[in-house]
Formats: sequence, C-alpha cells, structure tokens
Amino acid sequence: MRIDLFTIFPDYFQGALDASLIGRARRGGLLDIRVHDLRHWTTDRHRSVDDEPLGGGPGMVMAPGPVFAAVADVGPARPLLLLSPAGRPFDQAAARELAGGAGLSLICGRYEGVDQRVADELCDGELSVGDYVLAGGEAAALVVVEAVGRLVPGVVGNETSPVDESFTEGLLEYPQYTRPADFSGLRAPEVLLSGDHARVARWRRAQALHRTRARRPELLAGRELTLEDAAAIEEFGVDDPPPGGTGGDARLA
Ligand code: JF5
Repeated sequence: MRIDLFTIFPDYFQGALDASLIGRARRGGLLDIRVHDLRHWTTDRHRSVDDEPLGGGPGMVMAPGPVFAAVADVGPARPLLLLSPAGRPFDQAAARELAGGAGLSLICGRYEGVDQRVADELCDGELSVGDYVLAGGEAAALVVVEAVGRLVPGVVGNETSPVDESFTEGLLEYPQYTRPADFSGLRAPEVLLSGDHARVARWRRAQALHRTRARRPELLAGRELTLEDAAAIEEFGVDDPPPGGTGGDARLA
C-alpha cells in the first residue's frame, strides 16, 4: 500500500514512521510511505506556504499554490484526503475501507485552515480524527496511517488475528490480565484461571457487552442482543465496583 503525506513539517514523521509496527512494515516493503515537504513547491524568497485570509480576519491560511503544485508533481495515491475537524469522522469502518484500497494520501493543514479550493478541487474528501482542534494535521495523519496500516495484510503478525477482531466487532474490548494472578493482593478474575476456555470466552463476551453499555451505549444502538449474549450476561452479572474505583462507567478519572 502506498501512502503520500503532504506537510510543512516532514521531520515530524521521521521517528514515528520508522518505529515499531509501521517502521517494520515500511522496511519490509508492505507500506510505501512517502513524506513530501510542501515548502519544496514554494516559489518566493521566504518559501511561504501561508498568507492572510482574504476578507480579513485573524491568523493565516495555507495557500493553494504549493499544495496544487506538489500534488501535480507527485501524482499521489488516491483517495487524496484533507485532514480537518470539518471532515468525515474517521473510525474503524473508514480505516477498513481505506485499507481495502491500493493507497491513500493525506494533506496536513496548518495555521487557521487551508484554502478551500484545496478541498473543493484537489481532494477526494476530508477526514476528521476527532472533535478537537489540533495545531496541524500531522498528528491526525499519524493516527490514520497507524489505524489503516495495521489492517494491511502482513503488517500485524499472529498476535492479532482477524478472527479475534471480528469477535468483538463494534464492542469495547474485554479487560485483559497477565501474571501474577495475585499482584500484591489484587487478584485477577478466577474464571481466567479455570482452564475452561468456553467459560472464559463467555465471560469475556459479557465483559465486552457490560463495558460497552456502561461507557459507550451509543455503540449498541440498533443492535439486538443474541440469545448467546443474553445467556453470557445472565451467567456473569456485573461485578461490584471496586472501592474507590469508577464502577466501570467513567471514561475520565
Ligand atoms: C488542522 C487547520 C487542519 O485539527 C485537525 C483535526 C482535528 N480532527 N481531525 C483533524 O486537523 C488539523 C488544523 C488547522 C486545518
């Protein structure tokens, strides 16, 4: 899969895209990620990529010139997407769609915004990674690259199987524990030590459903509980909240 990134801060990406999972996939030839410095396509003495807003007002706007020239020169992978809080919400379904294609390209805006002609005439769409304002699109681009990249076949090894991922489709993950089973008196749930794999699977399913209902009920909207799910919930009632804990329904401490 090819990914073209357009930015005025190419250095921002070096560490992140050379490290870990994505770095290994690049070195292995599974991901062809190319970072393009928009200043390369500036023409003035100061290599300006921004200008004052037409009509007046505060701040600066990323000018169309360097972006159009860069895209014409590079011939980037499509779809070409502008990262912006005004874009389509990026979620796992969007990541799956993008991972199913041959590539994508991302334009990282800076300043107060990007000249609207970039979105209107050059891009195939706009993408938002969340309802907050960043200083620029670079951090958002890393989010998209990592979420899409790990879905490209071969990028993630056997530690995450497609079978496992479809199991908790659309639900929050169940809680994970590792050794020691008794950590200074904090005991992992007994069911996980039982060796009864089917019972462990039902417990995890019930946990995923409980957590989703408590923390992100909107994820369950329009969804029918299967008989198996109802049975799993029946078998494993909600645990009493730990003293001083959040009861499992708080998303922020
Ligand atoms: C950006 C002008 C784009 O802030 C974002 C963003 C938030 N959610 N998704 C993306 O993008 C960076 C900053 C300023 C345009």
